[in-house]
Amino acid sequence: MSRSYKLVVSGPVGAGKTTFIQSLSEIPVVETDELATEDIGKEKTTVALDYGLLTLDGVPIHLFGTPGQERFDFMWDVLVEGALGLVLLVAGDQPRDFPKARHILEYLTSRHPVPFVVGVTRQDLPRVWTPEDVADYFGLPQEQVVGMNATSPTSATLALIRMLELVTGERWQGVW
Ligand SMILES: Nc1nc2c(ncn2[C@@H]2O[C@H](COP(=O)(O)OP(=O)(O)OP(=O)(O)O)[C@@H](O)[C@H]2O)c(=O)[nH]1
Ligand SMILES: [Mg+2]
Repeated sequence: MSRSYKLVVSGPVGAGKTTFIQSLSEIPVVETDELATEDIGKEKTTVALDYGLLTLDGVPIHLFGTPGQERFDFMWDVLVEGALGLVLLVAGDQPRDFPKARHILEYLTSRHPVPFVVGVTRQDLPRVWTPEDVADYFGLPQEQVVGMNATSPTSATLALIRMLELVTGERWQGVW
């Protein structure tokens, strides 16, 4: 059977989920961003899902992004079904959203036994929590937390490769 992997990208509003998938996808991303009906500090927000696809070492990697807003949380369960792994993104310069990220993580992992990693976006900005800080916050081993600039395809791809290694236990270095 040919392999293909499904990864779910979740996290609070503005964590960089849509941006991460756009930086990685080899096809135009299917996105569902709409004008936000609440004040969430930005104009548009994902209301259903993002979908992107890339191939690493001949293996198709399907990326599904969730909405950040909790009023769309019914989509979290739908999207995580059958996933190989979960990527929880947090914006490194938005520590006030970390409790929301913890809630999403606990919600999903308590209902679906899926391996996860934490990605810390905005590492390109000057005042930002490092992956080490965020690992301490979540009480996770440092290697389970990966920093990135989600707007950069190179940084996003390197982060994805590390994340795949963590959730699959396989070596992906050198595939790209
Ligand atoms: N400088 C910088 N900007 C980022 C990074 N990641 C995301 N952004 C910006 O942050 C903003 C929000 O990113 P989105 O990708 O829309 O966030 P989201 O997690 O999809 O948000 P929702 O769909 O509303 O839950 C956008 O303006 C991105 O360009 C990063 O690593 N560095
Ligand atoms: Mg989004």
